[in-house]
Amino acid sequence: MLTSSPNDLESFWMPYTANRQFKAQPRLFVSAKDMHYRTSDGRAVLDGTAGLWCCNAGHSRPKIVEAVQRQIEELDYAPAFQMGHPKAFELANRLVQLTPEGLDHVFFTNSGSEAVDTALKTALAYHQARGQGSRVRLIGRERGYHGSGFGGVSTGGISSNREAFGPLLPGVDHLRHTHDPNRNAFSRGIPEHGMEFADDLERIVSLHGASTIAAVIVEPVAGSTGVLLPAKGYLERLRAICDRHGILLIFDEVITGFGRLGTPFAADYFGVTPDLMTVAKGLTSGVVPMGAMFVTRNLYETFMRGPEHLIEFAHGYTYSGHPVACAAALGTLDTYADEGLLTRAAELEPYWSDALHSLRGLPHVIDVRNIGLIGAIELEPMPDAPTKRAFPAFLEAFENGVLIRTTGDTIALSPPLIISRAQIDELFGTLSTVLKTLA
Ligand code: PXG
Repeated sequence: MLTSSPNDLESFWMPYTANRQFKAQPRLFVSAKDMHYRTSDGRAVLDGTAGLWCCNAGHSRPKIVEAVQRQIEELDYAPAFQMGHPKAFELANRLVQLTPEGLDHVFFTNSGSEAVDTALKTALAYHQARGQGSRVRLIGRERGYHGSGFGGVSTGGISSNREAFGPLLPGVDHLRHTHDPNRNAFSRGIPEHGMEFADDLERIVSLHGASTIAAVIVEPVAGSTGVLLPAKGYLERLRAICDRHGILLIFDEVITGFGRLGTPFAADYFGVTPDLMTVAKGLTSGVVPMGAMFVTRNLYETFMRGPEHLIEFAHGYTYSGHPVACAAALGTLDTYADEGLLTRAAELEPYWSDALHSLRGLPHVIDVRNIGLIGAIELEPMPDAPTKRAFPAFLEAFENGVLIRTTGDTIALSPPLIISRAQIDELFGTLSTVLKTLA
């Protein structure tokens, strides 16, 4: 039986992948350790993207591996509805110690997409439970990414992810995005200009009426669309407008959660606390699928009324709080704590930012953006052929032993939080060589 070099790639319909192009020239990873993947042809590849923004602790870390192995032997599965197991409660307690003050209850899911759908449903049910059932509209943002469920696609704002799927959820509107390259190109860290983009929420409120709006969902830093930062003061202003109109604010921290910005959550980084917060990815360092939604005590208590024998929130998943996922998350939190990883990006940020911005001036580079251990290099699209410039950079970097990610014509970087300074040099050294070869 072949495991590391399958000879028929036809059956597997790959997600968000150009299947025919990939299958004509496949790229396979067969193992991983710390900062490196190993390919099926035996090459080491430096992980510049933490897998897909998820392996924040690096790969195959001992405490996570052992926790998962032990858990499978001890308790493989326990029913998630009307039954429990100790590690789900232990994990919940550990997590709410880490989350921003006030976000002290957690609902478990298996992915970011499910966390988002959970948050949107919670927002709707919350207003209904408070006698404000007219609040049914959900507001997302242009270029936002909230996963692949109908809720996330509807509130998301990446048109190529939406256009094949009909009218999506009714009653959804979108804020304008926060990208303003004319004023902010080559900013280091948080850009100066664009706080006023938050006022777009006032436009939407006057259009629909505040009493029809349940929630606003945004990524504090938009990742998937190509790393768009909020301007100074933007999130504070969004928070203030939500408060003024009784609208819930949801931060989708699937990418920003668990140390990516140098604080445990982006809410800490920006000093703005949402009413609901979604996470996934770094929760288990990508080892076992898991997501979660955090809510305030007030939100949770609103549901805890009525007859005690009744289910308060008709929502959940077979694998909510799966024992193996909980064990992975606990092992991950231990690793983060032992190695100070949730704040390490703050220490590395100046070094990272210098290395990244040294690419300014290379061919086709029209913007460079950074925050925490995130970097983006935007390339001038080829005339009439968007995405065609950046994707060859991904292929070339891979051939040269470095994993990067491209989205549209932007290169996005988000390495594991254990990266060394020498590995940062290697990453940008290779990237600089690659950029000089691009058509
Ligand atoms: N919200 C945000 C902000 C995300 O970034 C999701 C929700 C969905 O999570 P799941 O676990 O359902 O995939 C995401 C996922 C990329 C990339 O290259 C980003 C994501 C996934 C895959 C690739 O930027 N984000």
